[in-house]
Amino acid sequence: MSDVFKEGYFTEECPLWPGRALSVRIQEVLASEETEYQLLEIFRGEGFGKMLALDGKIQLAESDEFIYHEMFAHVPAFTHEEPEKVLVIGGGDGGVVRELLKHSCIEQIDLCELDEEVVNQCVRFFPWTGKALDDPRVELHFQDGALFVKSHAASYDLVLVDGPDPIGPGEALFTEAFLLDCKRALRPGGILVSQSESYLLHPAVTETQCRIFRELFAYSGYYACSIPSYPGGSLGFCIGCDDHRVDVPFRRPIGAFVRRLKMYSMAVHKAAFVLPPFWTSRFESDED
Ligand code: SPD
Repeated sequence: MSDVFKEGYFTEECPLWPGRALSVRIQEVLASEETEYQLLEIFRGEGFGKMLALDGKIQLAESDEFIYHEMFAHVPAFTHEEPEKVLVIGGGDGGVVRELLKHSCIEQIDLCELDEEVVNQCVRFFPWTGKALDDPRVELHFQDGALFVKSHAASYDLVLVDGPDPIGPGEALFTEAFLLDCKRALRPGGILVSQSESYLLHPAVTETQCRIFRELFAYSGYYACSIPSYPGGSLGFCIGCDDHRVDVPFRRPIGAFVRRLKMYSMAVHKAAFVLPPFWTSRFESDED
């Protein structure tokens, strides 16, 4: 029997994908604290650089956070004609905000994060994402995103739900009632996007999310990307809009913007929506 789960490894397990685990050898523990809401751990993981885990679930790794954050932010931002006002729910590490700030048309970003300590520790240990939260276009709200969104109807061009996994408190961010409130927070032409797990590792969760987005929006889709530091190595996002397709960007990065991107391009945007038949066939009977 291999001793892969020996001491010195961070091991993520989850009831959403029972019987499996992702282990990373810890090189250095940088922080470990019980905040008011969750267990927050920051460590250096071999091959991944600095990593953040909340309640035992990996949230970001220095080596590949750009994949998650660029795809999460730029797919909706380039699908919108000219987003000005944006709401991010969760995302206290600042990674999504850092990417959104690259769009000069975006004038205001409200970030609603429940746990202020996530922001404090990310500013300290992940300045390359956390620093974005100091930008004058960003306003921080430390409160429950589900309550915040209810009181901001017809306010935003983009709403991004950068939630944890749908277990415990994170479950609320995957419900139809919450996503409907997010839709109501959109201005005409607005776009909603939500972390919707991996269609490979959590097919039931992703399918339910896709069906909710199909119910709520005239146009919707799910796009996936490979992220080695998450269990299963992949993650995806549901996106919805009432005005136009979501798999083809309205604008594209040009000039200096292109040089500030490592993951996103117009071709990657379109390709991320192309999924294999074993997945798309789940929705075939809906088309009739
Ligand atoms: N299972 C991992 C889900 C990741 C959710 N959020 C990551 C936050 C990065 N800003």
